[in-house]
Formats: sequence, C-alpha cells, structure tokens
Amino acid sequence: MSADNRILIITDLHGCLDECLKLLEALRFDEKKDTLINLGDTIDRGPQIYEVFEYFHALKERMGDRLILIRGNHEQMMLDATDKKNPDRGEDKQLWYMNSGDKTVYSFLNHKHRIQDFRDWYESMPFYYMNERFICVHASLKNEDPRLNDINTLIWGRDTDYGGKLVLTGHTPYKLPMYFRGNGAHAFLETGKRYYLEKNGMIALDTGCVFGYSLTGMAVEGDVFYLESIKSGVKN
Ligand SMILES: [Mn+2]
Repeated sequence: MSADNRILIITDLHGCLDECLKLLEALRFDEKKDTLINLGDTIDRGPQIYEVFEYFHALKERMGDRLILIRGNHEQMMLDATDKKNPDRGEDKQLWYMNSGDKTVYSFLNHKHRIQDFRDWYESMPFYYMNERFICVHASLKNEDPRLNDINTLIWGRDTDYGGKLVLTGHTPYKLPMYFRGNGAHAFLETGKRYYLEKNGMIALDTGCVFGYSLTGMAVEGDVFYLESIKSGVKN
C-alpha cells in the first residue's frame, strides 16, 4: 500500500464538527484519494449534530465506497426509536432520550429537518469493516470473526481482553488512545509517533471529545500508523 491509499480512522464525533474538521486537516485528509472510516456515534450529546450529518452526507456523494460509516450504539438507539414497525418503540425512545437523543431531534428540527426522514441513510451503516490487516467496529469484539459476535458486543461492549486479529474501536472514552494486547497488558499510544500495526489486540481511539477531552484520529499508511489529537472545544 502506498501513501496514495491511506486509511484514516475517526470515531465518536457526537456532533463535534469543528474538532472533526481540524482533526482531518491534522491528518492531511485528502478526500480524492484517502479512505475514511468513522467508527460510529455521529449523533447525540454534542453541539453540531445536524451539521455532522450534513457534512458526511455530502462527503459520501463525493467519496462513495472510500467513506465507510460504521454504526454505533447511538445510531442504533435512534433507528430502534424511530422504527414504525418496532413494537417496543416507546421504550426504545425512552432509552434513546435518556442517552441524549432529544438533542439530536432538536438539532435536526432547528435545521427544518426530521432525523426519521434520513433513517435509510443511518440504516445503511454496517456494523463492521475489515481488511487484510484489521477490523473496525464501534465498541468491541469477542470473536475475531465479526459475524460471530452478537450485536450488543459490537455496539455496546466494553471488554478489553480480546486478543484476536487487530480491531480498532471507539465507544469507551479513555483520556489517551490505548492499545490492549489481550493478555491484560496495555499501553498508551502517543500522538505524532509512528508505530507498526500489531497483528492482534485492540486499539481504542475514543478520547472523549464530547466530554471535553480530545478527538483522536488514526492514519494508516501500509503497515505503519500514527495518531493525531485535537483538544475539545466542548464546555461541560
Ligand atoms: Mn458508543
């Protein structure tokens, strides 16, 4: 893989568009060449939820298959809460609103849109992505074949003892990006430093931007990667 086909990975934007754009700039994102993977949770909690949707919706038109938007638990809560065929929709709506879904509803309404009109777009988000080197999923894996995990593991799981083929995750915020080897050993990852991709274990990229910490992204170039971080401007 040459630098002509870099893969960038970001996660847990939760409506933080300003930090997202700064991060993509720091990673020297080139939408004409790079592949961009978002590990889910674009909606809820943050200041610019509709704007994040608008940005990725337009970017998808330009990037096609090189933009991969993975589904997080927040997208799933929204889908369950707005699914007219779902008999438990009332309870699912309560769960979503308890997790800040109302903020998403109002962010869309403030722009004269209803998020349920874009259900198909969110519904098209896959639960995982994999290539020869690594797997991407919102929260966690137990089995290294993503299809053999239940959906709750993929979008809600917080286990860090996975030791299979390398997986990149978000969902659980840490103050710094982390590498979990799967045997109990873990390490902080530094920004700006080049690392070789490990074969196994889990890289956790959510550094709690919407909670006021930072937004971290990863750039993979062949078998090497590096991280960049942008300080959060969200006030809590
Ligand atoms: Mn999540």
